[in-house]
Amino acid sequence: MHLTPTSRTHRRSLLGAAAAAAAALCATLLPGTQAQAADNPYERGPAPTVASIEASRGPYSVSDTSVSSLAVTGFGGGTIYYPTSTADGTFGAVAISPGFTAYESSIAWLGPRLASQGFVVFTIDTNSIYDQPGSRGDQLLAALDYLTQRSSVRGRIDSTRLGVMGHSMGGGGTLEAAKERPSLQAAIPLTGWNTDKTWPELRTPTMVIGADGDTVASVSSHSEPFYQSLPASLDKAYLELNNANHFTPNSSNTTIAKYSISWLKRFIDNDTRYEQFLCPLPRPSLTIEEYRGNCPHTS
Ligand code: 9J3
Ligand code: ZN
Repeated sequence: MHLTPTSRTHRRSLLGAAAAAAAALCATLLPGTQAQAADNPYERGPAPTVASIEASRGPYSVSDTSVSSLAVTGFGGGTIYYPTSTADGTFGAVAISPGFTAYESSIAWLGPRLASQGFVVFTIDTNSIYDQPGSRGDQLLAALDYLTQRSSVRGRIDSTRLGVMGHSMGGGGTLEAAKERPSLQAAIPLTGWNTDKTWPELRTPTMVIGADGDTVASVSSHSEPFYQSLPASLDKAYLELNNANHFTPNSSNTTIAKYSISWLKRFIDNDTRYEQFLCPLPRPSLTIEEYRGNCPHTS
């Protein structure tokens, strides 16, 4: 908010009006969780804290089921991680692609880490480990279609609330998938690699995660131009990991987890309880080399 110059009495009356509005808002919100759930039908789980988004597991117990490559078309099968309980209704869903020459196992840590916060997560294999970003983007979309239309957990998913992630060429594929399907609600390339450096076509809120020491997909040639080319009007963020390399996203990493969870919750679930971890912009630290973005978020 921006207050223009005003007289003392005028300011006092403004503050009085603000106090009255705040009191009315408090009265409205007094029922607490009930009122919040009614306001946002997509939010899941208890109010988050720094500890809860940094934890190795969130509040939901997780089950998993493997999907054979022989049972699907358009991608290479994978593993679906999902909250075990059906008590909280449907969840948003995320498909995650590995990088060049890599398998599902290289991104498997994200399955239970994200699913335990209240998402259905599909870590996939690609048809060939040599598939390029364009193909990986198509495969992420085929995996989401399988997940929402044919999988054994399709009834647990809100098919309008989907996101994509991926490592390296899978991160390049993440950008390709979002470009192809603007209805996606969130995209997170992890040390992404793509020959296409410009993504003004994206309409999906995107968090680009790079690593300061990446010599395979250097941030100067990949993540930074990806981020810079996104529309100015888009909700977007650039997180550059400190003291990290191209393969940092292949092992459990609390910084990747906490900001990915916050981005997915904020944009797949519209859960503004997570805005506190994204805005104001996180400051450089032992784990963050640089963070850029727009605040407050607009969508
Ligand atoms: O998926 C990746 O790790 C992409 C980086 C790479 O090796 O590209 C060279 C063709
Ligand atoms: Zn482009």
